Amino acid sequence: MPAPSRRPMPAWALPAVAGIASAAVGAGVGELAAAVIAPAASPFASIGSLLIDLAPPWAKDAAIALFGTGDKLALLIGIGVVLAALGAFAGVLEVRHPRWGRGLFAFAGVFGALAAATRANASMLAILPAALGAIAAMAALTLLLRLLPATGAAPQAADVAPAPAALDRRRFLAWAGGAAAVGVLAAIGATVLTAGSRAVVAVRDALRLPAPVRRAAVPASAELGIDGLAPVITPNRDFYRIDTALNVPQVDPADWRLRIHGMVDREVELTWDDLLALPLSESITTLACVSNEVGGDLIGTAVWLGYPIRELLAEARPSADADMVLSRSIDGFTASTPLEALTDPGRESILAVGMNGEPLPLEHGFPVRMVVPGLYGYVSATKWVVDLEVTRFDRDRAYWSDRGWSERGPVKLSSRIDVPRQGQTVDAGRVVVAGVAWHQHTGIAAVDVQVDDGDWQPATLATAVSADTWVQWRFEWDAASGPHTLRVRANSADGEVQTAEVAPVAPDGATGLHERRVEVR
Ligand SMILES: Nc1nc2c(c(=O)[nH]1)N[C@H]1C(S)=C(S)[C@@H](COP(=O)(O)O)O[C@H]1N2
Ligand SMILES: [Mo]
Repeated sequence: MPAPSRRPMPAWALPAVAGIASAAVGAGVGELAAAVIAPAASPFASIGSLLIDLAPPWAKDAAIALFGTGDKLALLIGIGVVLAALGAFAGVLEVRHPRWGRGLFAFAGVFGALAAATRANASMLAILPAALGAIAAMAALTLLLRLLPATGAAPQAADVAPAPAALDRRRFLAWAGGAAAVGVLAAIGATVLTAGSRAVVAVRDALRLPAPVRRAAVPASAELGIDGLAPVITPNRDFYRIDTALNVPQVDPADWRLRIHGMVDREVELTWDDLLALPLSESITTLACVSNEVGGDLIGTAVWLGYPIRELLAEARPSADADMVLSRSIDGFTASTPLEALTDPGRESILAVGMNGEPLPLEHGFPVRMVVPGLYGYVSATKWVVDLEVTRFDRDRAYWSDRGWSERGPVKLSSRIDVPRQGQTVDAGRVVVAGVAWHQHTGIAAVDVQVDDGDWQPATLATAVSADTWVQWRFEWDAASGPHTLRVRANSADGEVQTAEVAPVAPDGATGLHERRVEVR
């Protein structure tokens, strides 16, 4: 039997493998160390959230457009890929210039430590996980490169039977594989440990919220019940999620405090028990993201249980020259909300504790978030909120205002076609076209539909829950065979007609008309 012919391996291949395996060891050790000593200082999560903080608005748009709400997983995978590449490079470098490869790992460690130390609420221990990870990677690289099989005609001691290169190589690969496996196991261990410490999930599961003093009802005529049309109330599991938090903050209600301070006569501090002892009401509000493209799905409606922020502000008594409230999340995110949107007796701006009949899901802000009708989430809907600072727009800036987004974000009039789907083929004759339209806190007066370049024709509106929610609409179309384009346009209760002018999501929300192409046979 002929021996299998082997193509010679390039000289950098095995050092690169050593580097990647060492990077895996470092990453795993770093994550495990974080899980044990400082869960918030996970090097991966810290670097990820640093990148999110540094990302310009176009990068945020692109990430959301490409990956939707899977943008965070994509980011973590991206960091992993970069780390592997860095590891490969470090391995090759270390062979050519001893110490340089290890220096690269040290540099990565310093970067991770800095990222962790600059996160909101970083503890003194924050730099440790990345430092330990870097040390582990350097040690692994040193050891693995020692096992590197001699290349070419390396001199062998005459009295030692020359070990076949293949054997050496197999031994090296076994060690490299073992090292990589140690890294992966450590990372898995870290995940298990942090999942196990998610005691907050158990606290939430055991929680019973008080009954509302005022219930909100969805009129039966608000729901058209058309297949494929977004339901009036969005189930929690389908509710879009947008935030800068790579790890969902774990806030135990027992530790939760809200401080209202700044330009006020009297500081107010509220505990979870204080909040639950207040009369809580239900309100139905549609929340929308400023990054929602025309026709996009970064919008949803829920029945929120909460307490009006105006009542708390009334206790704090803002000074006359204040015009903004900077709300802050436990993870450092901030939003700038016009003071008048929070003090307005006609607007249900609340501290919410419940969402669709249950405590807020962790990723939607447990235990307490803000909900303000009429404003995009980035300037109003702070999740895991712990601090309200009464201030002025010319004095303080919020998280996204520092990153190219407008400091104020009233929701723009918009509408969407849900049925039929893009590119769907339908039978000629009567076709039901349906969707939703919204202009929170103003309300929708009418919706029009246009087929190809024909006249705008009125759609039928379902009953709106209120001006603070989206409203469903339907249109009966007598469809003739051929390809067609359907277009929708909403009319606001204040007389505004939805503009066809196309604007991107940055800096203050997209405009334009949603359209769908369908094939009629
Ligand atoms: N703590 C925190 N709250 C936040 C954000 C965030 O990044 N961090 N994002 C805001 C944005 S941009 C939006 S659109 C809404 C989304 O809320 P949801 O994830 O519950 O749908 O939350 C807002 N509240
Ligand atoms: Mo958003």
